[in-house]
Amino acid sequence: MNGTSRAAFARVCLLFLTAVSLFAIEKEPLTEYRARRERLAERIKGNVLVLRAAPDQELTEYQQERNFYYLTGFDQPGAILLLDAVSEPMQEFLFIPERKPAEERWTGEKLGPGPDAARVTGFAKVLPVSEFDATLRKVSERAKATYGLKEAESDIAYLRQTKSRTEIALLEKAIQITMKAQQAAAREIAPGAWEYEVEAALEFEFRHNGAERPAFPSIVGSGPFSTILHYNENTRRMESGDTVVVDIGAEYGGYAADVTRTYPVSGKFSPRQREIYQIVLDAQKAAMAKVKPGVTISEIHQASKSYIESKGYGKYFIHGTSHHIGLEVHDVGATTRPLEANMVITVEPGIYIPEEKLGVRIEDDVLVTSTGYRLLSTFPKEIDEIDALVQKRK
Ligand SMILES: [Mn+2]
Repeated sequence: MNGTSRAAFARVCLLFLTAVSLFAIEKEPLTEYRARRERLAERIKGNVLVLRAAPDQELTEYQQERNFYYLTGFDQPGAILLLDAVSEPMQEFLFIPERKPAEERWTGEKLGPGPDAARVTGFAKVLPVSEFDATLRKVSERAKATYGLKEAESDIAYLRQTKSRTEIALLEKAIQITMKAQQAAAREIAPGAWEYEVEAALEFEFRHNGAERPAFPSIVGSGPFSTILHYNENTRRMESGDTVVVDIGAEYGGYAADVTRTYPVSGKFSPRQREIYQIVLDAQKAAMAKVKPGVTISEIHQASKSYIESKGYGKYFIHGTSHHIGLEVHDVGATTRPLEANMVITVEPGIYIPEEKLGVRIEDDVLVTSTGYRLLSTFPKEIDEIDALVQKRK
């Protein structure tokens, strides 16, 4: 091996190591992010867009601003995306901070501007942040306006509502992990066990299976707390005779799952609990049957709502039936927009009767297809299956 090829080899190794250490979470191919920027430029033609990465905060796990991540796949602080949608074809620049070797003793290695950064990010031009002002002045000369996140947010949200094949793959992984966590939760549920023990068991599965974090605070609500929608203290000791609502979602590759099951603490639903559970389950099935392109979330809600009303429990169903999921658990975009193939939504009716300390919610994630939907969270939910899951307790 001669000197030149040795240097080239070392460079390839360094690039490989850099890529691995900088992007520990699973990402989509760089061409995906580029295609999104092109679609966005098409929507904001004639304007210039400036998007900034989330700032770094000490002692806080860094999380990139979601729109910035959606468009760049870049998960370091201090970066700026400049999209010039005046030029044809559009021009794009990523500005990132210069490396500060002294700080990297604390922060670990960061990516600096230059040709390696261009390869790792898929941007033709990765420049130092110090060149941002001058570049912006130049590209905005011919622009109608310079947009920030505020002006472009609804256009980005529109794009975010339909998922690419690779986004769906990440969502499916998040959901698979969440199903493992539901199983772990069921096995931990027992009379005398604490809600936080269930939380610990399920969140262990998240991280153990490569999820970054819970996508939202895990809800383990038993007895009276099964009727509180966003209860997440998880500090009650469960009693035989309670139902317990476990509403959880892993975040994987930035994407959020959201799956709820309701379990009997004793390992067997009482006749009254079975009655309510079956109504919620049938309401969910009625709502799911509606899911297909062209239908609105409000029409899906109407299906589960009218079913629950027909059984006399309308006033105990106090929330909506569906929301989009994606980079956020309550994902962005107009909720009035009719469904299209490759959108991913939840279907989650519930009945909450505080005077009986009885709450039941069942939530699944479905992918809208050209003809209907595909259930992504294929976790058991029939009454006997749920009983059996709790009976497999440790
Ligand atoms: Mn939900």
